[in-house]
Amino acid sequence: MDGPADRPDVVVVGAGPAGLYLLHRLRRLGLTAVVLEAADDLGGTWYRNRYPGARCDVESLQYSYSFSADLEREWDWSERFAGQPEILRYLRQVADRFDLRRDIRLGTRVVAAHYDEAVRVWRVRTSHGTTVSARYCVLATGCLSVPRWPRIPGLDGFRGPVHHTAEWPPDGVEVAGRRIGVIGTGSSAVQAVPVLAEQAGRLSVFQRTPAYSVPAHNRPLSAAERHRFTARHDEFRRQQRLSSSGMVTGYPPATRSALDVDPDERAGTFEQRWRSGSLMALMTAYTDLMTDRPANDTVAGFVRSKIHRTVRDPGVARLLCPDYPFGTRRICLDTGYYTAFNRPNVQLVDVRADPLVRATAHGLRTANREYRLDVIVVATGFDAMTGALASIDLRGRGGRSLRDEWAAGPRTYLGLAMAGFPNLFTVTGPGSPSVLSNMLVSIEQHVEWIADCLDALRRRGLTTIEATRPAVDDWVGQVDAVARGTLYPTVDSWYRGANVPGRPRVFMPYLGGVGGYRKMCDEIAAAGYRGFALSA
Ligand code: N01
Repeated sequence: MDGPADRPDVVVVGAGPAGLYLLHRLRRLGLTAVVLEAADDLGGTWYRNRYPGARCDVESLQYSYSFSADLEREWDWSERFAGQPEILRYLRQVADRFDLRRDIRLGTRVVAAHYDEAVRVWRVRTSHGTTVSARYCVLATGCLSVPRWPRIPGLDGFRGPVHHTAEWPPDGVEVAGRRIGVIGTGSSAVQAVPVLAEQAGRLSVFQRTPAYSVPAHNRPLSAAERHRFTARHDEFRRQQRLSSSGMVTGYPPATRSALDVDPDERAGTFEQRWRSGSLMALMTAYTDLMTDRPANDTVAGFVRSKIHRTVRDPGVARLLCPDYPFGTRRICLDTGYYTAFNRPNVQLVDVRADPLVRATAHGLRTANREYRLDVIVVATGFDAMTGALASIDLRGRGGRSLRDEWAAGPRTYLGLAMAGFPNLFTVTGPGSPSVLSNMLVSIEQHVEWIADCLDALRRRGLTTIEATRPAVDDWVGQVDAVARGTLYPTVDSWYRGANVPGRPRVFMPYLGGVGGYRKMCDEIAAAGYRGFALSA
């Protein structure tokens, strides 16, 4: 790589929803960009997560780009919650419609990005040994893009196929009539289990920590729903951007404590929201569900009662009931998860009581017995939020490495930039609402902020922007303070890096809400990029 195309204004890492939109936005500003993508196709998370049942748990009309009215007119979602194949088709259509592919290099993993201080350029090295140099580098690497494999001895010696849900083979996996073992019970497993249960000869679900899951009530989108959305499109998108989660729930903001309400009324409210098929509806029913344990117990108890009413075997139902506060680990949205355990071919294995000790040639062995299997599905999640960034040898001023900088946890300004790493940006980085919001809304906000920033620098004849250390320190403190005011940090979750051995426990997403965060980012830009050092 040596031509002019290898010296674009901006090098973007990742061709998921963030990288695609960023490329489009930069081009519209007359900036040149090259997108480097490790996978052999675009789509990011929606390309890699092809496991049976993979589906978005944010409504299609909300989990879609809003930047182009034409695109919105041209695309019709078929279901309330789109499945992975449809979302991938959508992203491919976006790439074609905006002619994005010509600047995307697929099958090109970024292994290193070093800032060359002498000439103020990022040198981005790829797995092919080539280098792309650019003044600006944007990491659109995704929050959940590095699969985490469990440390189970002997997995290599298992005779059948072993597949991680986030690395599912493009041609699928033969599951019909087979004995399948699923390790993990997070969102991926909760979606896969009901689908696998219908096809498997026998399905064994190895659960260490139960999840709270609410029913999706998925269905085809009707013409009337589409029409309603189009009719109030602008207002709807505005509400999304100013909301706390990037989603419009259709409910007014809560005004009362869960403990100030008559129990029957509260049960009625929970019931109505349980039926709405929304990730956020239950959590936002009262003001204090996520900040006060006794208040949270009311909604946790409600969901546990639903599990007991759904699952026929009381012992299995008990095992499926979480004992930690509702919502503090990512809530799942399901289609038939709990009822799957009523099927005669499905069994729940409690690996908290009887731990998984190893894989054998024929299956999985717990401390007490062996489970014979034909296929093992690994649904153990991701090295979340920092994994993809840490997988790159990132070096800023003075050759300082990001891995060292973040040894005690990620340190960013707004989840967008870091001190010591000039002209480097992250889309939905740690310290931004990211995974606690509708990702498409947060992606659009970051992409637009970054693109506007580069445009502003150009217009002012400036070439370098870098977050200052005091701004980073202050922001890290704010992210931590907001989290401490909630129940989130009271449990181990991937939000805190607790699923990766050796990782410092730091609550990574910003919990202050999408709308307020957006305002703050806009004010910082309007104030001449307060907290950043700018130079020519
Ligand atoms: O992963 P997870 P995921 N032995 O980390 C278990 C998004 N997402 O892929 O907690 C046995 O949630 C682990 O148990 P424990 C969404 O944000 C979105 O399901 O370590 N079990 C846990 O049960 C989601 O939160 C959609 O005790 C082991 C499970 O594996 C995020 O991705 C769909 C184990 C991992 O759950 C991650 O979800 C899918 C071991 N050694 C995912 N190691 C949408 O719908 C781990 N586990 C948009």
